[in-house]
Amino acid sequence: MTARELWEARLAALATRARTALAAAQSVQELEELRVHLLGRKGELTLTLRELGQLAADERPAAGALANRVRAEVEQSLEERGQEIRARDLEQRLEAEAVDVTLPGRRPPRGHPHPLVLVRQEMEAIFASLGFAVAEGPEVESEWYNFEALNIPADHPAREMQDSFYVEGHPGADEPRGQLLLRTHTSPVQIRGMLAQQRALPVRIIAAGRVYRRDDDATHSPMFHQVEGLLVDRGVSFAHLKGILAEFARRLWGPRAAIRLRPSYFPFTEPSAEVDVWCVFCQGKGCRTCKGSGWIEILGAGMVHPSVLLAGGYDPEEVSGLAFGVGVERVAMLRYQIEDIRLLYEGDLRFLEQF
Ligand code: FA5
Repeated sequence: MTARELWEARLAALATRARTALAAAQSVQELEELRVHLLGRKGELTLTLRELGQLAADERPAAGALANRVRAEVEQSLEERGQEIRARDLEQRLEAEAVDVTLPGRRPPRGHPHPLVLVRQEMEAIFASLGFAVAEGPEVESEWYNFEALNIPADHPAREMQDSFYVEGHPGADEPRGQLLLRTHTSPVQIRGMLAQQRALPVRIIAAGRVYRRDDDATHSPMFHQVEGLLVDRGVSFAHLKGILAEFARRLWGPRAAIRLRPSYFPFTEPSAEVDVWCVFCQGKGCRTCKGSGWIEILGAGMVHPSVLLAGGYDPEEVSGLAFGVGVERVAMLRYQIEDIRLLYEGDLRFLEQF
């Protein structure tokens, strides 16, 4: 075998191997590796072509032509196989990512307001329609607003550590008003509301918010919500108080809802009443929830005490006021027939999804 024949045989064998390998390649990456292996600077074909120089001068043109054909063939196969693989990849991806637009959509789960928020909003809407404006006060309150200004003196049992949550620190320098505590009711907003109006009449506000006490059982929670109402004007009477509360109950529970006022005592109202609503669980017949009485207490109320009007900057000789504080949880329990207050705080979706 001459040197040329030997060289041609090697070239032919290389071409055959290249064809087989190119046909078997399955990915763009595999093809690239083959390209480097064959046509790269140190590639098999490149090296073989370089040996052309070792052949006799008269043999080189024919051998060179052959070499060029093999090289062109390899380049073309690389290109064609590349197109095939890319087309196949694209088809597979399109198939995998296909969206059936005729399938019904999946709805994302959507939350909704908590029952306590629902009743609070309902109560705010009722009082707003009766002319009350929404007011606010801080949850960390000073003893002065929470107690003193409301005519609750320093030796009153409600101020004991075992009833209230006291907080470290003191009110700012501009308010040197006793220790700080988590407000035990929304009534301090009465004082803040009156002071904010600077003796203007009427004062007609409601304030909803969290309050804190050391209580804990099926109908008492350490944190609960109240809606406070205050109306101060000339000639406000107990009849107005009763009328407003009766209207409130009818709007919440329907035209047959009845309320009952029982004489009571609050340091900041005189006279004072506790207000019960007709038990919706047993229709007034008497059951476990209303402890057999047919009535459930929902709020405290009364005519604003003269000392409280004075603390708010008003002259009790000139004006009078009515006030009430509603337990939002109690209203929610009656509105939705919930028997244990703790259900309202546990965040159990099986319970919450019913509202
Ligand atoms: C007061 O808090 C007075 N500030 C209400 C008031 C305002 C009276 C204005 C007069 C004038 P009392 O402590 O009774 O009152 O609470 C009012 C309502 O809050 C109760 O009727 C009850 O519905 C609710 N409540 C009281 N303690 C709890 C508790 N631990 N958990 C849930 N609700 C409660």
